[in-house]
Amino acid sequence: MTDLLFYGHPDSGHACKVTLALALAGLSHRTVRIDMWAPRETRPAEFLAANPIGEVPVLVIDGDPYVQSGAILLELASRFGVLGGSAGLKRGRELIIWEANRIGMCLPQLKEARRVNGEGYPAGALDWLRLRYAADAVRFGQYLSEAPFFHGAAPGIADCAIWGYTQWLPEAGVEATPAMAGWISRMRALPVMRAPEDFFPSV
Ligand SMILES: N[C@@H](CCC(=O)N[C@@H](CS)C(=O)NCC(=O)O)C(=O)O
Repeated sequence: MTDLLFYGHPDSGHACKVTLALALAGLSHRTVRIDMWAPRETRPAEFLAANPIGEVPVLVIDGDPYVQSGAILLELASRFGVLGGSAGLKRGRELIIWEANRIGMCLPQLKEARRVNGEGYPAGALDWLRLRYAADAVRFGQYLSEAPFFHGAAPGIADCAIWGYTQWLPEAGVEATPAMAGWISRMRALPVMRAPEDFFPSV
């Protein structure tokens, strides 16, 4: 049986993408919460050995560490044949790369800017991010089209990737379009869905 060890934190949308995928796929794993707000040198040595950059998420598969949320999602789908499996890989790749370049770029920044009251963000940066979000929200609707999920009738790796930061639209100070609101409520209704804090308990 494959051994899966997952390092993450509830404030990391990137880690939330992977923990949701593990839950949806029913892959048994251990979770270790890494305090992403603590200085890097204070993080556990095993974690830093798995990812010397010190970022979450990290998924260790049979002792082999995988980093970068999108790459981890693709590894899960191809290795275990889950969440769209090999037939869904083309769709998964396209949307994971779209997410990372677009909606998964502006939303974390808009959320973080609110946490720090805009400190450190140059003039105009937040307006530019909001403009990008408006374009991304239109594209979201085009990609989803009439389907309940991005992979069709059931969620796949693309849904996990896009969920990472769209779960926090109010925290980012932006509105959901009707298409986004419908998809978000279907995602929240998934039986395995949990609040981030419940996916990464502190003990
Ligand atoms: N592109 C990476 C982003 C990973 C990332 O930015 N992780 C952040 C949390 S969202 C982190 O670990 N921050 C703490 C640090 O860098 O010390 C991915 O998709 O996994």
